[in-house]
Amino acid sequence: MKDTLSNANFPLTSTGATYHLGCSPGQLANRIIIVGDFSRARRIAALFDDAASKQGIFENHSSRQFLTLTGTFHSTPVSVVAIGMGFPLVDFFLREARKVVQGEMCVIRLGSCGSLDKTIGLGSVVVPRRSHGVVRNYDWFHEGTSDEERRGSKPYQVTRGIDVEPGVHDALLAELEGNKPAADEELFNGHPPSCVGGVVNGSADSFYSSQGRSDPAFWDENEGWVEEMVKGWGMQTLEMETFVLQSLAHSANKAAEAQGKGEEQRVRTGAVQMIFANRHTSDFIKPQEVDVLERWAGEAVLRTLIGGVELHHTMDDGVWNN
Ligand code: DUR
Repeated sequence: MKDTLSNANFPLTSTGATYHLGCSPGQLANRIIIVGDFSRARRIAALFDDAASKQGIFENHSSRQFLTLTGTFHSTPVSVVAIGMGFPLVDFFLREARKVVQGEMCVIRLGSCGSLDKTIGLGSVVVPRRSHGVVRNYDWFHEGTSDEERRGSKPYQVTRGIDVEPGVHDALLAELEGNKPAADEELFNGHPPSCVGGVVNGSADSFYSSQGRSDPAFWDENEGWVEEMVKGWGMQTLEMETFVLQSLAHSANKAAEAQGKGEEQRVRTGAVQMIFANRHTSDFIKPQEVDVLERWAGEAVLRTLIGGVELHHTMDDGVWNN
């Protein structure tokens, strides 16, 4: 970003672009899909109106690697943003998006996850109904912590769960159910992809330690942790973003309410998770299988954003500059 930034509390350029996301007011729609990587963002944006000609599609690749693509889907403005992975990236995204979007927002995370549930295998797409944070207890590993203190605490912690708004959950599930891909004998052992709602998710602060993956190169003390999450919290899927999105949206909504703008500034959230890893069998998904799930889920999320979730206060009639 070459422009000079002002305001150390919330750095902005002279055009109002935020420091990391790099979007100015008018460049981000009220309805947003967030994904982890560029190619997924581009494949979803290929479903936008006039995608082939790129007419009316705004694109911004920030120096901090956020890729924003804004266009319309069935004439309604939508954005897809590749934010990367993990808690801090969700925080950057939501705070900076809130800064430049006027009105209500609906933000859906579309990403991959690992499954802890034998009945939810590769080839499934799930809609969580609740998400917990799963975090490493850094103090437990601190060299100043005594063995006695370690016995009285745990190396990993699980937060209270946050429920997904039922209307968003149900709309996402209905769109997935209504457009299921057909079976293909080359993919998913010949079984058709399936979708499952009502799932309990954990969003972890690591792909490795707090998700119970063992790594002899690190002291992680996570043997049996997956089983504990299943027993203690009914955890079925693990990824790294949904909980933070929900928790921060709640904070945004509380702040808006306190300012008497609870309705106009409401942030609504949801998630769709594609099972890429089966933690029972250690199977990982094949690239051709990813394509099928991504197209199905991407379209379902876009349809939900424009039809399944109604927003009343938007910039839909505003313009953005290409
Ligand atoms: N992810 C996990 N765990 C898995 C599979 C997928 O965290 O087992 C998600 C979260 C993150 C990315 O965005 O995919 C890491 O590969």
